[in-house]
Amino acid sequence: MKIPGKREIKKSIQGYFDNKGQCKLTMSKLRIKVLKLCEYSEEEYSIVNATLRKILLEIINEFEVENEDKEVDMPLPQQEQYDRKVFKLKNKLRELRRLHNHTLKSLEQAERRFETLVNIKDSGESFYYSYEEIKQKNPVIPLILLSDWHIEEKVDPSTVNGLNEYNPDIAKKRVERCWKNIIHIIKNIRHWCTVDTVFINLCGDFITGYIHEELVEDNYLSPTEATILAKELILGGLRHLEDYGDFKKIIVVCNYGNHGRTTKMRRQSTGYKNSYEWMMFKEIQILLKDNDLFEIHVPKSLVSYYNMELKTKTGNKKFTIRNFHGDNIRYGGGIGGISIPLNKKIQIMDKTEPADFNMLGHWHTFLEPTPKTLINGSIIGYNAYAYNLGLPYEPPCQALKVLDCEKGITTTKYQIFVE
Ligand SMILES: [Mn+2]
Repeated sequence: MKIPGKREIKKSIQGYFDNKGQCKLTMSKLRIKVLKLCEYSEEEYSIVNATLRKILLEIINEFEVENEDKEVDMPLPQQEQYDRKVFKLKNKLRELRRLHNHTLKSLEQAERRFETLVNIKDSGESFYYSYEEIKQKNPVIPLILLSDWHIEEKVDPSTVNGLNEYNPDIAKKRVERCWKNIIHIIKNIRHWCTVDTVFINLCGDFITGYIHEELVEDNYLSPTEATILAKELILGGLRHLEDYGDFKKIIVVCNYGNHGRTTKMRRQSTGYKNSYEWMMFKEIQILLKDNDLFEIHVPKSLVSYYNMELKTKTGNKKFTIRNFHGDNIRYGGGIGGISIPLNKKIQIMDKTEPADFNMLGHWHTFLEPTPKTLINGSIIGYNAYAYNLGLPYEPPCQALKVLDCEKGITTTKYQIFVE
């Protein structure tokens, strides 16, 4: 069976239409003419006939639309007029049905949108809050991390692309700013917390010493001179906290760093015996021994533990702080940063002596690799070592973390900027 396409049929019957779009033949005669174009068997005749009738009606309709404004003057047979009318009406009905469905859909969408808007407008109960003074302030202990001052070391601006400059005069200014900013931060914390006790970790490398050859020619002061200056800067700061901090207790835990050693190589068990810093801490401890405000601890070990007794809502809780300078962590600049070897080290240490919080310096990077570990920035700031390693620039700073006594966890951390 083969029925030609609409265009082919249209072409073959074009001649039977006059210039007004009226067909000179009746529908059945026209159909007989077109039937000749088709190939079909006897059984297929009725299908071909019906299809042809449908196509012809469409074509006639098109001819009429094209010549709509032209006058019709030739009456058509009754059946044909009726067929055409039915066809047109069916088309119109189909179109109207489509339009109707579309309108219904749009209306439904609009109703949904309207409902949403009405719901937003009628959001229910309104709330107005009046200002209220804080009735009960939370007791907290600021954990202050001070380290890596390297006060006698030189940073020549030309070696760090002008990003930093350092010498003992700048060191003195930055240290002064540090102590003063600690008071400002404490005042800020006191807005909604009570602070009676403060915990200070003097975490090493306050001096640079002579541990490398180049430091002998580059340092502004000898290790002993630097130690005396560091001691005075620390004592001055502690006096500042005593005068302006309004504390009931100042706990100071002192850990010596790798730079303060008197020997070329690191000593394991006799590290404290060969450290300018350890000696300095001992002297500070002796000088303040009659002052009840201060509680100064100078451990001999590289890693030290301080047990804080906290009164939490669920009863008394021991909170152990681990302090160490941080040079006992091996890190060669691998991917993932210091965090990976540090976390490994902490896990190992936790197996022997578990701690709730770790404070360390040495890495000159203000960082909190885990919620229970705080690494300090430095006072010396960006230097040739960091610059040559391609480490990101960081403004000189120290660190502070708030220990919430009632919750028994550390919360906010502060970067103590020093310039
Ligand atoms: Mn160090």
